Amino acid sequence: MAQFEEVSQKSAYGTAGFRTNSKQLDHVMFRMGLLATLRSKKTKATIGVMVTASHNPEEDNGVKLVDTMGEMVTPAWEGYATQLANTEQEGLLTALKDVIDREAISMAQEASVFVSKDTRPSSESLSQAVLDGVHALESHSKGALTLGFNYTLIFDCWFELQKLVSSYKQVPNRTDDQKALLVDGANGIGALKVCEMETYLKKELQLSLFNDGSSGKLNHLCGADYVKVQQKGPIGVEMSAGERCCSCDGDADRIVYYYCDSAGRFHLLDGRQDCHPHQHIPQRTAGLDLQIAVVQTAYANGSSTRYLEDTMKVIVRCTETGVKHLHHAAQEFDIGVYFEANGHGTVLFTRDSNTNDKRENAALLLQNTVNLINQTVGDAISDMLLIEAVLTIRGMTVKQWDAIYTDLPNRQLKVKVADRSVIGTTNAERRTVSPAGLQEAIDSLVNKHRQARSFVRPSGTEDVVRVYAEADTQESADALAHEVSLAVYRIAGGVGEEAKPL
Ligand code: G16
Repeated sequence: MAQFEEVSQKSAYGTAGFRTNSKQLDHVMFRMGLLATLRSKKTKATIGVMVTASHNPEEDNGVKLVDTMGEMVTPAWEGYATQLANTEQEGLLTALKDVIDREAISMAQEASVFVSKDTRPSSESLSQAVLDGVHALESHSKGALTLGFNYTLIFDCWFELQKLVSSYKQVPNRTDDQKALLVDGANGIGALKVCEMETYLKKELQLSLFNDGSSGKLNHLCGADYVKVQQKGPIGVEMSAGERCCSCDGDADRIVYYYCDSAGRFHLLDGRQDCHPHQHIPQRTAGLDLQIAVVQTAYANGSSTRYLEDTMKVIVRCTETGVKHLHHAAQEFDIGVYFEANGHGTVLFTRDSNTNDKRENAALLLQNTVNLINQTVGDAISDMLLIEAVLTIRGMTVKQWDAIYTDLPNRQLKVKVADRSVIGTTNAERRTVSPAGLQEAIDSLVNKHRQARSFVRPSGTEDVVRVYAEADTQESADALAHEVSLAVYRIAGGVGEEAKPL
């Protein structure tokens, strides 16, 4: 059984569970094994536990609980998770009993917990610590290697892969010169799955895989987060002008597309995922009378929001960062398209398209699209196939996709502060309410730039405060991001050196 360590630091169940340096996680893993078992007894269903730190550096790790339908657990259970993770060893039994009483759990009920892990070296022993927790409450458990939390319970199932592949095969064939796609596997589990899929799709797509994990380090100078934040291509990928390229992240639940133009300029298509399936779906739903909406976060480029509202004329909602928030908001519509600018997302169909409908053709085409999508929660592989399908059906090159609107130049920075929880936010994280004076400082900095917007929020996966800024020029966006990061540093208790201008 995993040894408990003294719980010295307060750990909180963040954007995607607990995440920190892997050396500090043994006791958290054990306790999440206990809690997952209780959740399974309560729901009388299988619960997933995913051991991953996704986009974080290889040295980090993390854990998140996956509820009965593949979604994140409710805020009440996140609260129990935080409580258990922070309880000293001697208080653990009392804390467990508290959850059992509050949730009226029958301990006689059998439990089933599936544990999955990513490819990090620490994932082996940490997933064992989860299993130790499960076995401590005497339930059955299974372990499986998985692609990401979205795939915890399904992707290792061969049928799921086949479903995606055979749905993709329904897409009309594209011309040979448009078949090539360069894929950066971030040296993670996505690379393994792309490899597997490649063999089934040889005729339809010419996939070239880079950063396949055979030599490089996970997420190091590659992967979706690196490409998005650094706004440059990953190591090891030689891009010819106009060639489609994409990167997934460490656990393959994000995908970002990009290309280089003939002048060697890098183009990131990060904000376009939500417009992309969205452009496709109205055609597919012609005459079907379905309410469609797009859910974004504050990171969505201002141009994408304007394009969706003014040109596409669709409902746009903004939520806090985190798939769990976007997913719930998207469920309120017949068709909810949700994408974060960093590459997570999917499309939810909450109302069945009725194939007996007179407009059978539209319904059938919509059904094909549904089969290509992982609705439990988005994943890089199905999102990639969806994007490829839409580009093919619409006969669009990556350049034409890029040209649907012009992004406002933007910049993201990170600031180290002593305690990032001092930053309180409101209005879907677009404004701060604490510490005093910070929002006023941001407002006055934003006013110095044109078409500018900026916000700051504490990350839920890294020990940093994130700064986002956009403006009419890249110089202006860079300057604003830097100025706002200094305001955070000075007002919110920055540590280490002040950031230098970009
Ligand atoms: C997780 C969440 C995402 C979120 C990201 C960054 O992604 O699933 O919804 O956008 O963290 O969150 P934050 O800005 O709070 O650090 P991943 O890919 O790291 O699991």
